[in-house]
Amino acid sequence: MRDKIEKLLAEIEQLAAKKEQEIEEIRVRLLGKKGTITQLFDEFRDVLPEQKRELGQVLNKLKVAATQKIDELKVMMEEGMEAEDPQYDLTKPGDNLELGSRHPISVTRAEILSIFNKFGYAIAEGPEIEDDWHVFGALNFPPEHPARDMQDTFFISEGENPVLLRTHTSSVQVRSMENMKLPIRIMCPGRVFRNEAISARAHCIFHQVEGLYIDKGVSFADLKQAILLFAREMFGENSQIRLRPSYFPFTEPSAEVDVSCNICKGAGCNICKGTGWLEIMGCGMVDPNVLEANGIDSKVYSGFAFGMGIERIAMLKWQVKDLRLYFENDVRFLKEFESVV
Ligand code: 2NL
Repeated sequence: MRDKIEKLLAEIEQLAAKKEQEIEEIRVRLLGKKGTITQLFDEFRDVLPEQKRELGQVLNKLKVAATQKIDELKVMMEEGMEAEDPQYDLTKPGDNLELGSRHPISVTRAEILSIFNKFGYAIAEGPEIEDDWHVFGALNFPPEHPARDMQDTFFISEGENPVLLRTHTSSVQVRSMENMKLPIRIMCPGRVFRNEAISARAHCIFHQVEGLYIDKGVSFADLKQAILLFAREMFGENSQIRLRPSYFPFTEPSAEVDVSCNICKGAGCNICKGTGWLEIMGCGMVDPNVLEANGIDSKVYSGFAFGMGIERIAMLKWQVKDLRLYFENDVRFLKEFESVV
């Protein structure tokens, strides 16, 4: 038996590159159900006990060598096929690597954050899955406010302490008020979720950047100036802003901000629907109830806050006509932004 094993081992060593079918034949001849090596394992049962240990070792060595050699032959066969292929030209240059480019939402977010960074705003981020307190409770939403309805917000669990997807990044600002020392000057970018039917103008997911500034003596004039400087950096140095009275539960007073249309320079066009103005964000003075709910003395401190949808800002900047384009990952759309750094 030992001779047979030695002979087979030597034979396996000699095996060279073969075609696929030949390799399979070799495998069946050696390791198949009736293969030579398989038969040796049958014979092994009758080997004298004193020889079992030594013979068992060489027999196993043979099986491992045969299996490895067959795998090796397969790899050689595949490589050989490539080398023989007349289309396989080793001197040909490699395929072009298609480089991706940054998504318009990322580009816009970076630009907004960079402008406010120059004004001294730090960046704060927080969880997308939240509790009622951080999304509504701490922000002066009354218990029956429609935003707390199942219709408007995605609830992960209901009951006493519901778990939900944040509807704005104000929740991050609440967390910052809990954790940071005053004064606070932060920007909170992030993905937010609302239970909306998807259309050209609405989506259940969008991206927001919110700003918050709390210090002693912060006034509405400071808010207006911060937004004017932002609008001039973002939309051009001749931009004008106008504020229209509005309402948010978490600010008082509140306003919507419009920027002068940079397409028609205020004359009226189809982008601004003939008004000369484009809505860019909401803002206001932080409601004293919100400051107090977050442990800040509203007699000593005041602050302003604002929030904008990144999709909307990017739409105005590049005249994107349909919100859904941002989420479809259609390369024809994404390629339009290749040159935008
Ligand atoms: C919008 C309007 C706004 C805020 C967000 C805010 C946050 C805190 C306190 C007070 Cl912690 N206010 N955020 C204020 C006014 C408007 O967003 O249209 N967003 C897309």
